[in-house]
Amino acid sequence: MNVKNKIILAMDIMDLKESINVTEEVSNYINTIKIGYPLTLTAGLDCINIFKENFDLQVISDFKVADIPATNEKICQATFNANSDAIIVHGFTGEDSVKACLDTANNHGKELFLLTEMSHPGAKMFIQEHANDISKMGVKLGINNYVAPSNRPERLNEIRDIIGNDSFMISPGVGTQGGNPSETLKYSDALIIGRSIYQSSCPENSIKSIIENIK
Ligand code: OMP
Repeated sequence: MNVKNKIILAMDIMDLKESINVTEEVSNYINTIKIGYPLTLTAGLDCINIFKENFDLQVISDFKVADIPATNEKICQATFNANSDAIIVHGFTGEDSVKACLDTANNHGKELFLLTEMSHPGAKMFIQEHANDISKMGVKLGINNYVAPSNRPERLNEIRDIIGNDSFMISPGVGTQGGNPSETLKYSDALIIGRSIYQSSCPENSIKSIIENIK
């Protein structure tokens, strides 16, 4: 198992310098970083290039895009123009909104991750009921990459059945939100991990101990 491909660092520290310091500590153990609103609204979209150039990492932009098609297209364009390798898009907005993102990703030669179901408790109120249909829509649209919750392995199993073994699934909710790394990797291709690493007093030790457990 190439563990370097198994952990995606969720970098939600709201300070560019600190986020660079933490990334430096763990960059030998990862090849992809996920950034989102907390960091880009603080440090600007340019931080995408900073991570790519300084650490040779792939960047997934977690903007959970969820607007009308015309606006979604603009959000994706701005993200890919800023050099992001991939973008996370919500599925609940429906086929036309998702397709606008997918077309933009394809036009830029970049990747789209479809968020099927979320990991927080409130996801049970509305989104969970529709997660299987969101996944089926992704398959119908020809989407290859999915995000699904690590802390609900039974849901990962169902979503994996729908998207098939050739699709790529990444899972947040590991550690702080209760998800177990090894259990998650029975269904998912990679773990998205944030606070368990970046809030640790020694991020390198934390990522190393997670890697030990998934070997
Ligand atoms: P930690 O809980 O700190 O490990 O971070 C999890 C990361 O995954 C954060 O960046 C969340 O915004 C993100 N996330 C979830 O926690 N749950 C989801 O359902 C989806 C995401 C996501 O799309 O990445």
